[in-house]
Amino acid sequence: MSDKRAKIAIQKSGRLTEHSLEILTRCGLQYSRGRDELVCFGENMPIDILLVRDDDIPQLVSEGTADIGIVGLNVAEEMRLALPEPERDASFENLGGVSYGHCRLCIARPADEPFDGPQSLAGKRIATTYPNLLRRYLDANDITNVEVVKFSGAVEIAPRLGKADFICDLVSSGSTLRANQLEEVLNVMHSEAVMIRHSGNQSNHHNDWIDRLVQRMEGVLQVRESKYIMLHAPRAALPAITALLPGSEGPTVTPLEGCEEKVAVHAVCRENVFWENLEALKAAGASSMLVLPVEKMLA
Ligand code: PRT
Ligand code: ZN
Repeated sequence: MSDKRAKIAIQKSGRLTEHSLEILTRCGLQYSRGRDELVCFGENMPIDILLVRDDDIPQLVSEGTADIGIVGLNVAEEMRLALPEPERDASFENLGGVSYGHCRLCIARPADEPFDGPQSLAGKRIATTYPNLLRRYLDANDITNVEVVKFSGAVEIAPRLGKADFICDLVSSGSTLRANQLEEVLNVMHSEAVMIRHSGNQSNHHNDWIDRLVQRMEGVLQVRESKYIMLHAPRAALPAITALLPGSEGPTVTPLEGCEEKVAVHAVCRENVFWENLEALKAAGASSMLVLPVEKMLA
């Protein structure tokens, strides 16, 4: 593998893998999978995809082995907090969420564990795979004397094993908690997959390719939410109708042949357009409404 090629690290096999490969494909990256299944070689851009455990992604990006990575904010922040304070900000830059992998890090209790607000945790044992995120939360809320019990997986069985009084774990649907007779009591943080970028100041000849890829990703994410809307509007209702277009800056207004009192309105809405939006537009006088998906967008 040549050093001249930029590298992006994503999860090899797990919840984020399919979406991460899909977003790269939508950025126009064509790739073939290497024989060892650890690297995908970019065929039309000098960018390769490293397929790794999600826990390794922050480290690979902070040391510069990968230029960018896609990983859960929970994993990225846990690793960052494990560093000595002066090194934290220099480790990597968080370029923001990529709209998948949503979950929350929660504290949950067994039914027989009394709970009456955050101070009920004082003096208790909490099992988690995210000791640094939990510690930060406890410190920020002045909850003292907590024993954080580090688990490397299956945290939800800790109370039954007698190893902890509470657990702190990721939750999406909540069915794992319910199956283990646990009840969510506090929300420690929201998480989603984020794009992180190496923040070392090395003169990096593949930075241009990474800049392009990041810009395309932003375009892909914007397009997901965006819609193109076309409608007819009475001239008199134009200000009211424009105000109802979700996330649109200045629509294009054109005359309608043979119809003095109405105009055609076209606009890119940077937020999804729901039935409720269309109903409100109709009530304001709009008619012949069409909502189309947006294929590509470059600001
Ligand atoms: O092998 P590797 O180390 O790469 O994968 P992994 O097993 O560590 O990670 P993986 O694939 O399970 O999750 C990757 C990322 O997805 C996490 O770091 C989170 O950012 C995000 N994510 C989103 C989740 C969940 N939702 C989630 N529900 N990660 C884990 N869970 C767990 C949850 O803790 C519970 O045990 O999935 C189970 C089902 O959750 P419920 O609430 O729907 O029952
Ligand atoms: Zn992992």
